[in-house]
Amino acid sequence: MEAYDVVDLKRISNVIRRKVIEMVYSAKSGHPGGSLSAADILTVLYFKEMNIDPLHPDDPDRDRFIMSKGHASPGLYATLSVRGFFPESFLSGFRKLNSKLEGHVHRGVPGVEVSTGSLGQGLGVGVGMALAGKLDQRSYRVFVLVGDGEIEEGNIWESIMAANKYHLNNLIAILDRNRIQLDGFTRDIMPLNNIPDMIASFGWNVIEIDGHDHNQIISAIEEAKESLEKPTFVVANTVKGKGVSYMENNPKYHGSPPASEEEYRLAISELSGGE
Ligand SMILES: Cc1ncc(C[n+]2csc(CCOP(=O)(O)OP(=O)(O)O)c2C)c(N)n1
Repeated sequence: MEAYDVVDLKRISNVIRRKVIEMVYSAKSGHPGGSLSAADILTVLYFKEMNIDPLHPDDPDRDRFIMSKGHASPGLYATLSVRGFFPESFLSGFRKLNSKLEGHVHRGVPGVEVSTGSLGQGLGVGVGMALAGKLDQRSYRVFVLVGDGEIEEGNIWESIMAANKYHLNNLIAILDRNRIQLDGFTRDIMPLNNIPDMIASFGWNVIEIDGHDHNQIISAIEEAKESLEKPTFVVANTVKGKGVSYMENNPKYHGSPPASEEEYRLAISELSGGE
């Protein structure tokens, strides 16, 4: 794969964000907020850190990615298409009849490892894949992106316990800590005090970063790859709706597209700054 520097990665993140906006506006539905907050993380994973090859999507040694917060499908689909897993033209079919690109992440889409959408399940699947990698003596890593609303689900904590038990140092969970869930702020719906300490107390290696700083995301993943015994949990502080002024930190855009042609144009123009 081409070697991308941080300037390239920032540009690619903006391309992905624009595609997210185009997809949800064209579909008149979908989830922009948590796709935009995750765009920089997805870019670093797919364009720098993961061992993947769109020409060999079934390579047994490939790294695995699970979008556990499966409603953020626009973010993942845009990333997969820009990375070359399928033609970018497919994106215009998002959430439409006869398209493979359903509203939640679906395994029928090239590059997708696991169907998701029912929150809380992806980390458990990741534990299983990481354990299988150990048993099969494979060197792949498993990356799982979870939401901060999602980690209110009890089965997330069962997965956290199991990963510790099996010393899954090949498992890297990334928390998109945007502080908003479906219809409000996590602090009001289910406060999550001091997530890093909570996770560390379960025996994980924990790294806290700015989830929009590509350098920090790269360093965190590199550090996670060095972990000898423990699984790693990266707490990535992000802004829901990042990059579009009226969507930023606004729960309304968890699951709503731009409301008008004017909002659509504003979003695209803000995401085109400097290009
Ligand atoms: C088991 C389950 N319960 C409820 C929902 C409905 N739902 C979809 S998204 C969402 C909020 C998710 O918040 P978060 O994990 O913080 O995602 P993000 O803000 O990153 O988009 C909820 C409750 C679901 N998809 N699955």
